[in-house]
Amino acid sequence: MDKTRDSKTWSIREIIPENHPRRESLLIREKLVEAMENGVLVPQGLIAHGRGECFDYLIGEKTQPFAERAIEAASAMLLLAKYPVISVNGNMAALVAKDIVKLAEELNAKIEVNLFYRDIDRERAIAEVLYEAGAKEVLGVGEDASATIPELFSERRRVSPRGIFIADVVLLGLEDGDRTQALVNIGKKVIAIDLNPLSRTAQSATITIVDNIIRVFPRLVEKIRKLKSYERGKLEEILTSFNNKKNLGEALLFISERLKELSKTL
Ligand code: PTJ
Repeated sequence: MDKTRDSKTWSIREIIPENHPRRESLLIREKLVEAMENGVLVPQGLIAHGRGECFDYLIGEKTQPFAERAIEAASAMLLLAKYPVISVNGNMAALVAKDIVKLAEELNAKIEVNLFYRDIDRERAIAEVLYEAGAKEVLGVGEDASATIPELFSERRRVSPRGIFIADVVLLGLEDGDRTQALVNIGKKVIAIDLNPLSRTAQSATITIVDNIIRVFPRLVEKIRKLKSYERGKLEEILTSFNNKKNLGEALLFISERLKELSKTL
């Protein structure tokens, strides 16, 4: 990182008062700006984050019961998977690199870079962030992304033959809807983390966790550690009792009830 940026980050921490009610949120924005300057994030990632912030407001910036339920089901699905893969884009690398590595270790899962705005410099910059966070191997960089997801025309179609191409379960966050649908179409189970319960990704994933990736990843690691001692039958029971459409409906209902309650306080 260059020195100018270093001093700006320092001054930004100073500029935002310790007791500023939005301090955490502003520091997260700063992390993303920094990631953009380091070639990890595209500017469009900042816009995507802004949309996420709006939905985070609507759910009260907390992990709500519908997200806890989806996290439990996702943990069971990941533990039952034969070949789980964590798909990483710019926003995920900028915000949760260390937790991605922890989760991959817990599951013995592969980590793969998969980008909408793909170019080799970003692939490498993201892999570097993951290696710095402790990853032993990062797939999907350069020539490694040599397989193709059929019926998908964006750069996201390019995947590793040792990763997403042969995965049975793919965990992803901040995604555009096309790939989720394309992955489901070729028989993959998709776990999506998306704050917007109305997005195409949220609607087409096998399990949708409507929550902020920043809160989801540590909870997934914790839940997986707990469920590891469960027998397969018990994990399968958790999965079969989870209904994604119903859970998404509950997220929407929660938002509408919350807004109704808030309107009474005005
Ligand atoms: O790094 P790349 O090149 O793969 O590009 C990634 C972005 C995010 C730019 C690209 O996938 C994109 O444009 O995504 P969308 O279509 O804007 O969708 C992003 C979704 O993630 C939206 O539904 C947001 O509400 C949601 N979102 C934003 N921030 C978070 C989030 N969900 C969970 N946690 C967040 N922090």
